[in-house]
Amino acid sequence: MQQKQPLKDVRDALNLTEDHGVLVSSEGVGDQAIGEPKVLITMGSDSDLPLMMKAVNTLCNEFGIPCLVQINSVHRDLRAAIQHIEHLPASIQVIIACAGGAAHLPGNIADLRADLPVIGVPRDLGALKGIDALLSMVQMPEGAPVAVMAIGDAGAVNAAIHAAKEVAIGDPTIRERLQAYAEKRKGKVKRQNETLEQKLRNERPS
Ligand code: RP5
Repeated sequence: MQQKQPLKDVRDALNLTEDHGVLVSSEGVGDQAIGEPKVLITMGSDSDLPLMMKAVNTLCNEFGIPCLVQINSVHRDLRAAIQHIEHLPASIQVIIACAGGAAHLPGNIADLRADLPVIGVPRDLGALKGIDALLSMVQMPEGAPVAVMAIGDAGAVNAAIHAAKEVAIGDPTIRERLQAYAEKRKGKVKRQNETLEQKLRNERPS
């Protein structure tokens, strides 16, 4: 079994600094995390974190893919965001970016990183309930694509699955875990059919 290493050793081995964000893996957070981060999960504010935990947990728990998590606001500190995104660890293969409102983060990252796929998650927030974020992300001009997911929870989980599919292109183990995940979903339909007769009886007037 893989031994847990103290944070400093992990960071030294991977050349990670605090500027790269917080490492998260299925083993834990920061000094408990193990492995090379393959995905950056970034968001405009820590108020996006409850939504993005759905992506973090799906990546770590379902697929065993370590990720870096970092706040980057292109409205509050554009210079720091550019610095972070331009200096990601070389192991990062895909970026998930979440924002609400006038959501420019994923599109800006798509321009900064011509070499990495960017997945956008619109947050359901404020008067327009995420429609503003969705349209901001999806209406990118030609040349800087953002793969935009659904607004809210489903979008966060799907972003993680989509990111896992990108990582799986070069990693057969992740491909197998994607298959296992799909099988689990099929099991849900089977279980629903098994209880359907009883539910129909309950719904019918007596
Ligand atoms: C966006 O503004 C963030 O991504 C967040 O979704 C939204 C609100 O941020 P807070 O005011 O909660 O920090 O840039």
